[in-house]
Amino acid sequence: MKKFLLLIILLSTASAVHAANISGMVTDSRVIDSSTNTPIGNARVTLPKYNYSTYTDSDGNFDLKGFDGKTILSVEKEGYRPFSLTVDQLSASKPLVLGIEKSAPADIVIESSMMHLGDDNYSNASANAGNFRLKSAGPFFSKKFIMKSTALNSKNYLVIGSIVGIDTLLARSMGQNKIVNSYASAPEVYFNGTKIAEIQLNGDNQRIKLPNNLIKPESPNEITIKTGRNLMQMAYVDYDDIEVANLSILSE
Ligand SMILES: [Ca+2]
Repeated sequence: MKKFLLLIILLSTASAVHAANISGMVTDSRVIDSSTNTPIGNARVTLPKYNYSTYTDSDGNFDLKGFDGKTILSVEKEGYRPFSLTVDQLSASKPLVLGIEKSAPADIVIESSMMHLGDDNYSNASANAGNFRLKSAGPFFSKKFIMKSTALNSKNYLVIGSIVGIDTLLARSMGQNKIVNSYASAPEVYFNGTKIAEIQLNGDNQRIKLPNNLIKPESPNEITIKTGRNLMQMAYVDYDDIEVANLSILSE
């Protein structure tokens, strides 16, 4: 009996410690200029899923609210490129130092906020399921933007700042979700109506090359991202619920 009681006490202590790690506030993180390493004050730091928003103090410091699982952290500051990072309890258990870059006149920001694509029907074992608190904007996102003719002399990329929730077979095999009995087709990326890529994995700063022959100089160009479908659900269409933040065009 004594042994049994001891076991119960040990188990409840272990879960209490675990809970404290999840809900604890992460302090002393900083935002700095990536080229000068100087602290950046009054930068807006958000966890969009949790409606959490804070500003850095004059030393660039900020505190992060506790969160579950993996989630997207965004930083916005006038004169700087939008920044996003996928964080989890492990990476946020020590202070984060986030280097952000000055924006350049040629930068094209397509979308700096976070979008949820899908149908709000998802498994709790999905990659980052606990984070889906935004209503879905539907199964696809599309946006037009102007590209200059000088882009034709450069290599051009769509940069996806952060993406979470993809449940492809590859994402599953990489341990990005815990779904046992199903998987989804990959999200597809279209540029001016032509499919240019599939996104197989979750992660930050994924680059997708824009073929120059598809660029319409000095006129509207269009990026479309369609989320995948659950390939094991035949009775109805079940779109893969994903979140995407911080889309931009990089020319170099
Ligand atoms: Ca779904």
